[in-house]
Amino acid sequence: MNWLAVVLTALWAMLPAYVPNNAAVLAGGGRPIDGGRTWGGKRILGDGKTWRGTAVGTLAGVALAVVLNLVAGPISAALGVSLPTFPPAAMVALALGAMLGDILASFVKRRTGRERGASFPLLDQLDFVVVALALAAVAAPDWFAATFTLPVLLVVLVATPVLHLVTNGIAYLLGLKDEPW
Ligand code: CTP
Ligand code: MG
Ligand code: K
Repeated sequence: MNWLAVVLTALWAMLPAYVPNNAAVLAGGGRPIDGGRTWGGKRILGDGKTWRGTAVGTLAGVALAVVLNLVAGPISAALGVSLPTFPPAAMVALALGAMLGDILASFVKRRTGRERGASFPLLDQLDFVVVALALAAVAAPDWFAATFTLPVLLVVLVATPVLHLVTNGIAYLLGLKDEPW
């Protein structure tokens, strides 16, 4: 695979994990997952992790994967790169894994005394990728091994923090998000 194919494959395969966080920002609100409960005097997760945001985020990631499957053929032909399609298990694993990674990060932030919205460099940018990839590796092992070769994984780990900071920066400038991280 040439470098362009590696980059395109990495971004394409991760799209169903990138979109859930942004969809959750747009959909957020309503009942927090932790129901307001605390542990050790601090919120378990905080008001920033809601049922609605999590459900809409996960559905958005799965819906995007369905659309990508429909257009993978023509786009692959146009680009001269064989882009992967997503089996159902991979769709759910990437989208739900992204949301779970973000929730896990909030749990860690609250335990380390960080208030809702506080930044935690690198954890903020990679939490969702790590859990999305881990779930995909378990739920769709053959697909995962064929798609995420070592060069593709390296591109994902380098490009994701950059993309995450850029999209959150744009959401902040548009007034959709309270902090630029
Ligand atoms: N959001 C949500 N449900 C989720 C994730 C995000 O409703 N599972 C919404 C919330 O409105 C949240 C916003 O998206 O405030 C921004 O998400 P994020 O930056 O992840 O949350 P924070 O508010 O910064 O909270 P935390 O410090 O716990 O990350
Ligand atoms: Mg935040
Ligand atoms: K976050």
